[in-house]
Amino acid sequence: MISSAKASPETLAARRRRAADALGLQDEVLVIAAGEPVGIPGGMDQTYPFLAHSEYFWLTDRDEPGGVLAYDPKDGWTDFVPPVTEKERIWEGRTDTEPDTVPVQELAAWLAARRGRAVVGLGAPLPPGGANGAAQAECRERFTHARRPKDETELARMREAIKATAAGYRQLGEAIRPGRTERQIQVELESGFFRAGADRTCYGTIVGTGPNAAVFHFRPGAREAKEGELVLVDAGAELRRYGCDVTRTYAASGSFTGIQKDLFDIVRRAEERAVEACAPGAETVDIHFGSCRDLVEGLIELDILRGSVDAIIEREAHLLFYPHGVGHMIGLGVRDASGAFPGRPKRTEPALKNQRTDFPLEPGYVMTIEPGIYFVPALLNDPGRRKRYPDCVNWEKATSLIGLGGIRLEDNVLVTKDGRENLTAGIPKGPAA
Ligand SMILES: [Mn+2]
Repeated sequence: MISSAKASPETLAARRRRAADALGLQDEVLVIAAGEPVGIPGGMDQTYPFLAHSEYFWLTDRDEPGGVLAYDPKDGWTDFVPPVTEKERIWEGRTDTEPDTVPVQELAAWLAARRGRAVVGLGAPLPPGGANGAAQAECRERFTHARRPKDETELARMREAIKATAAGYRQLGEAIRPGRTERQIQVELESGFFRAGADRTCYGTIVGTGPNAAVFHFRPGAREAKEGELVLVDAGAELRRYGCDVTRTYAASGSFTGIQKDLFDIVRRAEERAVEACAPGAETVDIHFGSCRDLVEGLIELDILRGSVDAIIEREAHLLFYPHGVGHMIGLGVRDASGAFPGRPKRTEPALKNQRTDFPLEPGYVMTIEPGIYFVPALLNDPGRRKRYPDCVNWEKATSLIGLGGIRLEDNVLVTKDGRENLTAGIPKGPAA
């Protein structure tokens, strides 16, 4: 069964080879730390749940607090772990230390034997004196790039996580009704995830009713969905550190009314087109701007934006209604291996500030695609922005829509040799019935 299966030794060896090839170290040595548990302030011996740094996890497939993986191009990989203590055997039920590992106490001697050679540190910060930061950025860029394509073990876990996520979303048809609170909806959704095998949620579940649907990182509370309101749900299950990230927007009463339907259709069309644009060689930045164009076109048709699509995007007026990027990498955590292609300078345009990827897609990459349209009071009521765009926004109409919230649709798309597979297509997009 996948949920308990560890990555095979062959899979881990292949990942380590891929990393070593990508880094191309000559004389430098590499150390990748898992990190240490973080204590809860005032919590005595309580710590936050420990998750190893994703760079360490990818190469070891374990959440080992205090673990350090070291690499010397002259003699390969050494896997340092803290030996299991008696206290851990009693309180945590831990058993033997992993095979083929070395007590972490020996790391100092390993480093001392290589004194004078540059040390590159990846993963979590090392204890003082561990590594320098000079070559780190470049190595991290190359390492991140090397682990972008998902291997079979990773994809199997993601598909399981998506199955669990779909089970949770299936509960929403019953759960979303006028009078239900955001918390009630969250509980139904997450219970579906956990019943279907999730270890945890991939990130804090978002359930926003009415105006809360326009708050990107909203945390569900006691507010009840009202007749005629939108309900935005953004959530994903996680399994053995691999997750997904899915958004659907529903009508509390079962069907969209008035402009809600028009806005939903615009977002849906933009989302479908962005999914279709995912293919080997496609630039993530181009997919982002394609989604901007589709959304702006729709907003012009609704007489919310005015003027030409090009002029509006050039002036960045689309950021008033679509202030985030089209998507990010997903897999080992919710912001997996994003960033730029190695060596590419960082794009500085405001319109790309929240598009955190800049590379051509390759087979094995999994991207979220998640365009949306929102009516955010902090953007639409801002005097500076109103002054900057006196003519290309129908301010009266835009202002009247504050309170409607927002609409977003999000799928997770695997790039294949000939195109793409929408991994989350099985989670329906229609309004909850
Ligand atoms: Mn997302």
